[in-house]
Amino acid sequence: MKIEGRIVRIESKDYYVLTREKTEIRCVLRGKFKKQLSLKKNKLITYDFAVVGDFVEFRLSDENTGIIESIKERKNYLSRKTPRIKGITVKGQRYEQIIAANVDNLFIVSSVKEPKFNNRIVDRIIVAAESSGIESNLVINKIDLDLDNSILKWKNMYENIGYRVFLTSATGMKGINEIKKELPNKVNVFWGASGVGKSSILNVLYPHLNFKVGEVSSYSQKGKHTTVTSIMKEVEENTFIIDTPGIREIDPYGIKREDLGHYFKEFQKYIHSCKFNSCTHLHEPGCAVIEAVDKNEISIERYESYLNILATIEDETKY
Ligand SMILES: Nc1nc2c(ncn2[C@@H]2O[C@H](COP(=O)(O)OP(=O)(O)O)[C@@H](O)[C@H]2O)c(=O)[nH]1
Ligand SMILES: [Mg+2]
Ligand SMILES: [Zn+2]
Repeated sequence: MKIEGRIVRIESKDYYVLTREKTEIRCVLRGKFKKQLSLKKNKLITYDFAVVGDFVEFRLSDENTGIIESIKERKNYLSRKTPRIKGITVKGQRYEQIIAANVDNLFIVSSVKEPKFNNRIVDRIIVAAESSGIESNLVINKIDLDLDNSILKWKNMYENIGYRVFLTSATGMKGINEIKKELPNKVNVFWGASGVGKSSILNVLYPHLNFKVGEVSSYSQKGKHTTVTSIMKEVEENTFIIDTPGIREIDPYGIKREDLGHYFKEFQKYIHSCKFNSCTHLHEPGCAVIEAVDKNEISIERYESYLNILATIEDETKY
């Protein structure tokens, strides 16, 4: 008998699948199945075969464990390039690491201080989400540390582009209810740099979750990859949250130079006015995006983020 469920946690080769009956069954992936999947994706080499958020079908092999037989096609997924860590990358090649599949809502979490607000990371995550058609919201946490309200500048900037921005303090219980209103009947992912307070926010939202707080690194001291992956929880009927392990860097995966501008929302109304169809808004003559930057219609910070990501794409000649 085939049972349907959803992968909520992966530990090494164990895939924990949540069934309709709300039980978690430990499963393994059928070996043959892995091969089929990697063949299908002939061009893109995928690092993960099955990921948190995937809908799967499995067969019980004994009372307590199952074998995953199929993975349903993904509606969407969030990913990045695998980090530059020895052991993960083969010959300098960087694969795609999927953070979560079948996502409805992304909360990009950052902090005012400790660590300092980093708009480059926020913009990189925005690009990863936009390129996957996933809606993003920004959460700027630790506002208790922002004594001179310096973060308002960034809040205004992102709101002007069209993103919702939540200012929160997990330790001070501020701004948390506003986030909670957005969650029902969705799969909500919380993603951002290490130490910004993702797990803390989730613990305040749902105290029974008990996520580990203060785990700065997802890698052991030897630089080996430990099996820390995303964790999905059903917090209310049909409402899910996904906590993600801390990241130190994020390079969006599989984005072409000529497409990057499309993932910067506020560039859209200018892009069609660029003189060249293939304009990358770098130094081409008649570039409407650069003109808009000069007129302060596009913020210089966002444009610099764009150039910063464009430069990393140039480095990649693998695809
Ligand atoms: N001052 C302050 N510290 C916070 C806040 N939220 C979390 N922290 C602290 O920041 C550190 C990292 O939090 P954690 O939730 O583990 O971050 P994560 O890596 O993003 O999951 C912990 O020491 C938390 O106590 C906040 O709103 N204000
Ligand atoms: Mg955490
Ligand atoms: Zn242009």
